[in-house]
Amino acid sequence: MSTLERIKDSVIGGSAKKVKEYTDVAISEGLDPSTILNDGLIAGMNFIGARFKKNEVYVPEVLMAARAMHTGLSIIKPLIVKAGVKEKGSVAIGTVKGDMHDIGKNLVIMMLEGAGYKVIDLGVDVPTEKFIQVVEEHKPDVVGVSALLTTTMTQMQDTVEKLHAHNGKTKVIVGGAPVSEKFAREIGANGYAADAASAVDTVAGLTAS
Ligand code: B1M
Repeated sequence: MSTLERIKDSVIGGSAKKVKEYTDVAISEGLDPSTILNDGLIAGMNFIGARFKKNEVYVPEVLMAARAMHTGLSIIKPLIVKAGVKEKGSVAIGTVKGDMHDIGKNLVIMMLEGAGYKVIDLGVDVPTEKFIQVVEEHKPDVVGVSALLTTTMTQMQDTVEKLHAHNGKTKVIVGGAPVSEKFAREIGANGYAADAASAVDTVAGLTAS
């Protein structure tokens, strides 16, 4: 079994200890951090996600897998971020109110930091007022809003609309599993990204001029 398969299996098994061990091995083998991320950590999380969907595993298993994945992420993050050069701009990002999912958001943050952006992480369960407050205080170039539940998509709409009503110049990008480009357009977001790597391109497009 390859080291990447071992990482994937360890995420699936929810073993933070083994994920750490095999991630260290993968790095010492000279594997690219993005490969470790995509083919090891994310692959494991996707597998658990599919089983969760079919009710073959439950919340505790998913939480264990998420924790194991975070352990791996914290090891490779500095390596991915190290590639980042001069600061290109700033992004404030959070998961909307009512939504506790943060793995995808944290990946977006990691990629943005790796690409040279300063990121203000607002965390999860972020009310619209907090997004507005951070715009007032830090004046980020872009605000990122993440949602993973269909039930929090209306909250995303509220956040985007109020951010724009508060300050017409605020550029807002949205993303998360239930969000589509069409939905992003309908709620008036300035940009949409399907994954963490595309989020960097979307932010770059909005901050280019
Ligand atoms: Co939850 N959960 N969950 N969950 N969970 C989903 C999302 C679900 C699809 C599972 C399912 O039933 N099939 C389902 C939502 C169904 C729906 O609404 N359509 C669901 C549910 C129902 C729930 C609960 C309600 C379960 C319950 O309690 N009965 C509950 C809700 C809690 C709450 O938020 N209020 C809940 C809880 C949890 C855990 C706490 C156990 C855990 C979260 C741990 C954590 O995040 N710290 C969890 C997890 C892990 C999942 C799944 C299994 C995995 C999500 C994930 O991390 N994916 C998920 C099933 C699945 O997606 N297959 C599921 C990996 C991650 C890398 O992908 O987050 O999509 P993702 O991020 C991607 C892109 O979407 C994009 O880039 C990322 C990287 O490429 N992206 C952006 C994300 N944000 C972006 C922002 C951007 C741009 C791109 O710009 C700003």
